Amino acid sequence: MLKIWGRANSINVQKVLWCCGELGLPYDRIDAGHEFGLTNTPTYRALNPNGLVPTIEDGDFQLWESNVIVRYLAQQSGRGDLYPADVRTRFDAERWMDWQATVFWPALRPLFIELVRTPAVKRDATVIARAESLSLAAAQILDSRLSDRGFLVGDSFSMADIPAAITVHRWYALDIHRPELPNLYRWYRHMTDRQSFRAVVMTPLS
Ligand SMILES: N[C@@H](CCC(=O)N[C@@H](CS)C(=O)NCC(=O)O)C(=O)O
Repeated sequence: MLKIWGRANSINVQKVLWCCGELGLPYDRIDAGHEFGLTNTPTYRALNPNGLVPTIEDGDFQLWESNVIVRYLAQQSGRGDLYPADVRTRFDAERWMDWQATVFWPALRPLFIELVRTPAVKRDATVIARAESLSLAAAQILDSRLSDRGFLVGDSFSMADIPAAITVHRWYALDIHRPELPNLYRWYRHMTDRQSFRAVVMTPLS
């Protein structure tokens, strides 16, 4: 059975768990990272030299980097909707996944660290203001993208929606000023209708 290393409250682990949920793929998850430790042990470092979560073991094959794991699982499933069969649609999906990892989450992460992980008296207003502005800019890009479509790429739910929707969930969950972004909200509500999203992602932030 697929083995997933990583705590269930990690945004990056949640991508993998949600993907497994969409595929109906059984897995064995082992708590690791943050309060669970384990990621600095030689055994774990041999699996993932970064000491980060998630890592998967699929038989004798090991993989880390959450978005790559999502791509791997989607491709292995043979589901041409989740891992778009059409090459241009697939690279469109890859693009939005890379954008989540390199633009959207780096913009939002400092806000999450400040507002969820940092006691109020120790919060840095400058960091918060900058992260609010950068993450809003990223959310606006998504809103514009979703103005004429129901999903990020193609005509149906695909792997592209997973990293972006998980990040948007955190953006909506934080106590910040948010202008209305109707296209983004409509798409997000669509994601929250998915049972596997609700089971894995809609948990308290910590
Ligand atoms: N680019 C990596 C980033 C992995 C990452 O930063 N994971 C965080 C959790 S979201 C982590 O391991 N933090 C340290 C910890 O939990 O101990 C990925 O997408 O998998």
